[in-house]
Amino acid sequence: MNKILTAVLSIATAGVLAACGSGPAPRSDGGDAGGRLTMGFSQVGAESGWRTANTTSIQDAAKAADVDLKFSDANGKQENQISAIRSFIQQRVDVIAFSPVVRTGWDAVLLEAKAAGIPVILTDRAVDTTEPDVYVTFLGADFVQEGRWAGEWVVKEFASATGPVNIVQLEGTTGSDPALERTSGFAEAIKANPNLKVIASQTGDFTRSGGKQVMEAFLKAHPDIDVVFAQNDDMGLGAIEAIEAAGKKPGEDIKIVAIDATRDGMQATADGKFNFLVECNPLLGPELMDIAKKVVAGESVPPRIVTPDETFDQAQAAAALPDRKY
Ligand code: GYE
Repeated sequence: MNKILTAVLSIATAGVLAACGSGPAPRSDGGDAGGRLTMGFSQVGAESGWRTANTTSIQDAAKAADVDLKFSDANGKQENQISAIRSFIQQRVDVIAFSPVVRTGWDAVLLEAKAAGIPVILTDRAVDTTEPDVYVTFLGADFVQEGRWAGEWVVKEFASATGPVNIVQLEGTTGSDPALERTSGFAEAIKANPNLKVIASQTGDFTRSGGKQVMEAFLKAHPDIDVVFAQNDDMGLGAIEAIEAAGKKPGEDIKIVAIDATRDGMQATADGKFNFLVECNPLLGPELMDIAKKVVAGESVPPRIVTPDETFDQAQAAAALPDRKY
């Protein structure tokens, strides 16, 4: 708990300092000579349905906002993100935005951007840093809350259990902000009932194949799994395949709670294979473009911008599915 609090405080402090401190001098033209803003964006990769929707949202929003977007896909590797950011600095873009694959190890490159006077916006995922004034704001969901909602559903679902309830957890990418925070939010919530036990937890790297593989191993090692907590839809969908291949019924013999609420996840929930879904909205593009324009024009923005999410049970997922945008 202390660790989380420290992380939250240090993020908040870094943000406040960035917002109020001696950040890069604003450009009076709000962008390049023609007034067109240039943004360098480093994306994590294409590991999940969520990520694909996030990329499309950013690319579409850049077009709509007349932002010249230099988009770079890091293929899941931090070193690729660092080189992309260095190349954006060299190209002297107006603003850099990125979704950091992991939380640590960014200080050097963030300080380089700061020295070059280029503002940085974190989108989707946060970083751990004690350096002041190295990013302006962090736009993204409250991952601890998402994990908590998933855990609270398990608490309710098994409220009348008299014996142990065996939970397995499919973790996201090791060291990533959502994996760390969803794990802690979930753990915090299930403490409410001592019968609830996470008997195995391993990373499936936020991919469908990763989720399937880890679930296959879990099923072999533990014949008595009651619940799967999949930290994203794709790993949950992989788990469905593994459970069905083992001759069990996902959603009935083994309950599944997942996070993201992409169309595929909503479909699995409407079909009765997932039991509960926590949303994480990937459509960050339009807000990111607005923030970028403000930052480059020298206007102040809040150091932390939380995107709102909701939850879906099976009936709610079936009702929401026809209008789902991602
Ligand atoms: O939940 C997962 C993706 O960072 C919120 O990354 C994002 C997570 C999302 O791969 O599907």
